[in-house]
Amino acid sequence: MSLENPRTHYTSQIDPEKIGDEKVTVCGWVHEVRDLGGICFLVVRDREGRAQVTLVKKKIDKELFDTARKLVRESIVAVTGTAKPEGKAPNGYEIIPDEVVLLNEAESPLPMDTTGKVDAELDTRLDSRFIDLRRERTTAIFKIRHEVLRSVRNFLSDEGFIETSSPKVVATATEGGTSLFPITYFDREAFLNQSPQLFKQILMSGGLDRVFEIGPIFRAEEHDTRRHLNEATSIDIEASFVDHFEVMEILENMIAYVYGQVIENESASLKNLGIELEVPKTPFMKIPYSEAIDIVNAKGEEMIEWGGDLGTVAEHTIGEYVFKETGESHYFITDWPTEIKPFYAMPYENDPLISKSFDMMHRTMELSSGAQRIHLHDMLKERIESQGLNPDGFDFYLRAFKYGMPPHSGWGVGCERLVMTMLGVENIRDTVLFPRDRKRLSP
Ligand code: AMO
Repeated sequence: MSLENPRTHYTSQIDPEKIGDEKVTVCGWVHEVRDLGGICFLVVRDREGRAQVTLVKKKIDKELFDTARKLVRESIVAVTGTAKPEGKAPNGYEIIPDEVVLLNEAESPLPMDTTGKVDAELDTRLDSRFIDLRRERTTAIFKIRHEVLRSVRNFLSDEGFIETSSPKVVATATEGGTSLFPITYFDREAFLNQSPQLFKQILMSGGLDRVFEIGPIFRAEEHDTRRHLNEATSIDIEASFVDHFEVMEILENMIAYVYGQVIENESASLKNLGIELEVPKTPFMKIPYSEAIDIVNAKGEEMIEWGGDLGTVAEHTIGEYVFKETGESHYFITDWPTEIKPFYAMPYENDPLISKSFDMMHRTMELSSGAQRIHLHDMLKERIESQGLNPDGFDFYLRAFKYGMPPHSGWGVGCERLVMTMLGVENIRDTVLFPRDRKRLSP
């Protein structure tokens, strides 16, 4: 089935010099109607921009003029006509219409302004996300998010990674038992998965060698902050026969590639957001954990003993230090104490108190964690037990380590944090269409 007035162009694709008198049809939303009596300007908006439709009363059919004049904002229209150069109009042209078809009238008043002239609170925007998406700023963020995910897929595929999907309904915790959402699975208790961690390791060992997944992770953390979601999107990799240094290199190269692709392919969206993006320089600075705490302690704002975790203040201190030293925002903290990393992180052979693990940081927050993993069955079982977990619950996972498990490494990056830090967005909720947080379950 096709509509009676099929779209011929997005508003950004019309160049009157090239198309001459050829008829064009743009389809979209009524952004604005300016009725000046003898002349009426109708601005139609689509995903790619805006087109000005100019109706001069004396020169066109009365019914057509009246239809345009009475259009309610955000109604859906298809406009067919001829494009003429017009320096003052958006995209440098105006459409002289033969036909304006009202496809669906919007109610009035609107739940919120779409022109960007009136600033709405985040909560109001999220309640009416369908309409918030029509603001240029919001559209720009989600086009960039698309470009981030597209280029991640591109990069990892080119690096020989195979895209996989793992179950989200699971029986076991992976990242510690406190932050799981329990669900009822027929007559059993199950959980929403916190991370594809265990599955990506099994998949990789199953002969796929290098795997990646982009999918939801669920964290039942109570905190209500600007950088935590209860449902986030994680970009995960797992690779055989490589150590933590090699996957760190893949990660920094991926970040640089993604920035480059966004600059190349989403320049209009960046301009809309008023952002001049630069590709981060690789390799990123690597600071071992013990040096990182020295940097924090030297500042004297807080004292961290060896073995303690790094909080937000500490992360900021180290981020500022790196920025001063290198002029860059991205860096790694490596060689974390084994005890504060998950059970699957591989300890150094010559110093088992330290693990072959890392976090990749942006000046403002953690973007990723990863490690070389334990690939030896007995050592892994012992680490599970020493973290107070019951190995029986991990039977499906541990079995895979008995029958040919290569040495391997991997990492997970939060997609929203990647977009957020790239664009300097204040609140992570702005980078998810329908965020799930402590208070928000709908829409
Ligand atoms: P981790 O728990 O550090 O590691 O998560 C990896 C990355 O996912 C993002 N992230 C979140 N983003 C928003 N809201 C949240 N609540 C949230 N939780 C995590 C962050 C974080 O750096 N299995 C390991 C990864 C690995 O070793 O491969 C893991 O899940 O950007």
